[in-house]
Amino acid sequence: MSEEFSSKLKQTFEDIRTMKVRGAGRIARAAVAALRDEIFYVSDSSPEEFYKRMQAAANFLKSSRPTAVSLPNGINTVIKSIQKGIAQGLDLKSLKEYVAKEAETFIQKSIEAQKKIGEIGTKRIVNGDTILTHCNSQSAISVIETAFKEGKQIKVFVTETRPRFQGRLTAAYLADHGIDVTLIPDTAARLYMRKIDKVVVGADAIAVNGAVVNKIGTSQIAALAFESRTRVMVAAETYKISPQTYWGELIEIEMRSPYEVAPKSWLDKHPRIKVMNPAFDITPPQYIDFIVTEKGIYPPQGIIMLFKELYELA
Ligand code: RI2
Repeated sequence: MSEEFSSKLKQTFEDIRTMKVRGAGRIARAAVAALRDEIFYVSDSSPEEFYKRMQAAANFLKSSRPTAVSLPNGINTVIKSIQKGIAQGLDLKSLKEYVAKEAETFIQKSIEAQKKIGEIGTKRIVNGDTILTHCNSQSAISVIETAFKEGKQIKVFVTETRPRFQGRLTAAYLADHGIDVTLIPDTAARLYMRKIDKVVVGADAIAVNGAVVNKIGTSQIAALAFESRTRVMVAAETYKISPQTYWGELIEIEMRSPYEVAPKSWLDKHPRIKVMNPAFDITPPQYIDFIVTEKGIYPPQGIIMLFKELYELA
């Protein structure tokens, strides 16, 4: 099946699957960029044939990782633009140009949304705040970096984020940009929570009831924050809201290789040990104070209103 796709598209699929490209916003942009380039790779006789080929490429890319809703949401904007162009009666050449433009618009809007989240989120960061962040979220970093650039004296605690240690990426980025950073084991979160004024994390998906799917460990941190009355901010673009949750569907949690948790050589020596390696967990809305999007700040309970507005269901 995948033989019909360009090697570039297959490489993007592989990069997302193996997490060479990772982070919910980044994988959405990478997939949309791959589809944009595929437009001029596929040779077809009619707009309908082109649609069929692009739909197959879209489904292939969607299957690279299951949880981050930004991925199908980004890909669907491309597919919808093909449907729209066909409905308008565009010839193949104009259709391809139109779809390429729409794909580029999604990419630009995604980058702008992350910047805007920084500008909005920083309003909730005050001078002297100590922030805790988990994993490596560009949107959460945007809030932290904007606050720092505005001259706020902040300190940031970053959890390692086992088993893949994406916290190191965040710690290195923030330290390289002059921010006071302390890297801690995930298991030290409770010990240090008393020093934390705000938890700032990203999201891979948001359910319409305001529950947030983010890197494994996020819900533990949010529960600890709740226990110590520390505020929890989620920074996420609106394309991370999951439409399927409106119809009662659940968000699939990606299970990754056991060898990310323990080396194969060790597990081979202990064949009776089972390993579970979920990539994400779900933080219930009651543990989240507010969600910062490019459209503004919402309490988790307000996400349903935002969703209805975005999808014109109100
Ligand atoms: P941005 C990442 O997932 C992390 O869970 C992070 O919090 C989230 O995506 C959002 O990242 P993974 O790809 O879109 O590392 O804010 O599994 O960059």
